[in-house]
Amino acid sequence: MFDYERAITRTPCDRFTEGLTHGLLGKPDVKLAQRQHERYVAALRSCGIEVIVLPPENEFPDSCFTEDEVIVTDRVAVIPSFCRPLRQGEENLMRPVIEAYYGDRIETIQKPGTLEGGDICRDGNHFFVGISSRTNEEGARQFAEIVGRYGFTCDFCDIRGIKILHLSTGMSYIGDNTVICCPAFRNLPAYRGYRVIVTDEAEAYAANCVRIKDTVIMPEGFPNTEKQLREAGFNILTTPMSEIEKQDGGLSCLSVRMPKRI
Ligand code: CIR
Repeated sequence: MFDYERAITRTPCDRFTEGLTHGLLGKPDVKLAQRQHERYVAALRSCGIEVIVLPPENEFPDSCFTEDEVIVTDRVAVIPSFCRPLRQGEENLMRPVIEAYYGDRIETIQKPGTLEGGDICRDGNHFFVGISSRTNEEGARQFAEIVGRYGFTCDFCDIRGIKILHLSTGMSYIGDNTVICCPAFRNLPAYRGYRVIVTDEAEAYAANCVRIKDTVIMPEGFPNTEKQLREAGFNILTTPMSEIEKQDGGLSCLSVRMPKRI
């Protein structure tokens, strides 16, 4: 399932620091964020996939977080519904890009449903769907109904009691029946039957990573998690993410990864 064909990214814009953030890590250096984005793109390319880099979009300070703007599968793409006014409209930036690949196989989450791509994590024909401060029960229900028509199943993960942005902020499915997660997510009922690797509390940020073909790309500077993953048999590539993290973005948030055979 990690045999992706391409990824869609967007360069962080000059107004990057004006995006949504809890702000606890300080203000990012925009130039450095843009360089880190270039490194991220290079890391994806080194795994053997095509990477589309869309131009920076100053109207939307958070628009480099393309993962939130669409959910793609090998059968259908789903346009989400942002709840925070600052991000409403980003989905319209992504829609024409996606139409070029999916034509009319695009479905849309409707208000009062809200849902952001960061709350969706996929293992083959199965989705983990976060219900969070950004994705409400109605958005999750609509998503499950849509993808159910295309043969996918869903498990809802209610993370509203946990101080974390999105489901994917704290977990990733990395293949080989393995989930990596932060300590706060260790007991999610949806992990039944999976091998679960739990990061240290101090390395919770590294629970957000992406698997491309046979490599897991993870943020630089999390040695314990890197060791855990290597010992579990994964090939690892690291890339610097410090400035992206300051805007509450994880490594997966910077790309939409498109499967083959759509
Ligand atoms: C936001 O708060 O919406 C952005 N500053 C960060 C979005 C990160 N995206 C993600 O977790 N998928």
